[in-house]
Amino acid sequence: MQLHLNATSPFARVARIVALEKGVELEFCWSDPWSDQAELLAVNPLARVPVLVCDDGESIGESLLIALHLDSLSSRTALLPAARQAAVLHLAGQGIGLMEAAFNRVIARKHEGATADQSLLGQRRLRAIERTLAALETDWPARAGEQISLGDIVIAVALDYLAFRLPELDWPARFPGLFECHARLAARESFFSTAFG
Ligand SMILES: N[C@@H](CCC(=O)N[C@@H](CS)C(=O)NCC(=O)O)C(=O)O
Repeated sequence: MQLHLNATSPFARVARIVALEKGVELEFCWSDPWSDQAELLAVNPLARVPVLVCDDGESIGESLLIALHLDSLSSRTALLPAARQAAVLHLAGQGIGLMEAAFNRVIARKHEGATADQSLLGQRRLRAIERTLAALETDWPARAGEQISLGDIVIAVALDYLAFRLPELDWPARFPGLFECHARLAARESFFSTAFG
């Protein structure tokens, strides 16, 4: 199976971490989605990474859908355990939304300059990030289980992305509950070996 990705995509990192946690081997196809490379367009006309290309040729876009497929491929610890499905999906949904709000802010800055932060959308994204961090400060510790889950992975990657691209938000100093949950995951090989930067 092949994964189309780039090194700074938080969405692609989710797929990589899930594959490592599940022991699924992937061949990487490094790609810059913004340059509309033919290889990427052939598997995803949306020109976005990540994309998983399965051995039978089916291509799957969207990090959470890729994660669910990878989770189903090996019997190692289920990342979406049936007994905690709603709680894990809640966390995964909040984490992916946090990632998208952060990514939109970063990409608006890149293409429109620093004034993008002050625009209506820039301010709206920032409020969404702040509210979600505050909600997760209690939601995540309350829903975290003994075993790592898809929700844990998505939130931890979103937080890493915030620290990487929006360090001025300084979530580690402001949210001790998030800091503690994140620290438990950051030490895992799957996180360590896929770190941004
Ligand atoms: N919802 C998608 C988001 C994927 C996404 O936005 N990927 C970015 C890279 S971090 C991308 O390829 N952007 C190119 C574009 O939006 O044209 C997912 O979860 O996979």
